[in-house]
Amino acid sequence: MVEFKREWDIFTSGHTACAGCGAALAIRTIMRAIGKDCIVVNTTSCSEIFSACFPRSAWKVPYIHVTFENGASVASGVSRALKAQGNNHTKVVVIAGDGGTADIGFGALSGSWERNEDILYIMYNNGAYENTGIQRSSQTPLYAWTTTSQIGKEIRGKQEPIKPMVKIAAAHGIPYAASASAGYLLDLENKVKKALNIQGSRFIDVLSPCVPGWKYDPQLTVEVAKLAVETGLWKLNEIENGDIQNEKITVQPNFKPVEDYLKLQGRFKHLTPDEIKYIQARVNKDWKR
Ligand SMILES: Cc1ncc(C[n+]2csc(CCOP(=O)(O)OP(=O)(O)O)c2C)c(N)n1
Ligand code: SF4
Repeated sequence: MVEFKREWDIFTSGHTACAGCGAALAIRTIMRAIGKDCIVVNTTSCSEIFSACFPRSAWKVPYIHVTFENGASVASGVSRALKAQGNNHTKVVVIAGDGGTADIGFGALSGSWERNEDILYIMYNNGAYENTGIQRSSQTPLYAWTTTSQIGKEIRGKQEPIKPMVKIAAAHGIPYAASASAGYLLDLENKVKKALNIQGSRFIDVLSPCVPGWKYDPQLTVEVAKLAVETGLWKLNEIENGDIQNEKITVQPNFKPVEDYLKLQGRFKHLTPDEIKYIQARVNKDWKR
């Protein structure tokens, strides 16, 4: 049992996230692993609204709120300014939602990867634009309901699968790309610590359940985040230096049926047995089972 010390908390209690927010849980763990020698760049999102509404702040480290789309650009500037001052120890960390990262901020992020900027970029992935009312993002799973992927006879929630951000990051050849989950906090902490000791661009995609967006009982956040991994729907992996062939799986799934994960969430409650079968078949194919 690891002893818990309050002074380790860099992202503190008193923020205004919903009860059971997976992003808040993940960010607290991430910041504990990073420690105080860092500058946080946080894009407009739930995390910014619940942690940094003037005059209050949940952050015990220097913090910059930036617009929705330019986390990677601002972080690039901060990182280079630190180097110009001869500071090679302060870590530059981006905390951003999936909308700000995989969609609207993607051009800036891809550019930062191509230049191998010295940044640790964390995307907490709640699978939608939650802050503005649960709109679909490229990270919304196949068939999930959102306010912009409605359920009808023809259109059955989101029609496209998730854009694979870890693979895309790895394809840029960056030193470290990984996927984590708010259900496996030790795995997340280990990945953050490993990433901190690597120079250049590092990216971690953290599955972070959202209570109103995914429509589940708030006490089930960790269970939902674990089931995503156990069913094989969410892979916990690491890819170093773009070497996709040698992808490392950090937690092996035990392949519980995907239905166990889907049935806990209202965003999937419209699914027919055939649609569930199709999702299961995709997982089986992905894992070559
Ligand atoms: C250019 C621009 N377009 C739209 C918005 C409105 N907006 C603010 S936060 C947000 C959603 C953020 O989604 P995401 O990055 O996934 O974070 P989450 O809210 O889910 O935590 C949107 C659309 C904005 N601030 N700037
Ligand atoms: S809407 Fe979702 S991501 Fe935003 S604070 Fe609530 S639980 Fe967290």
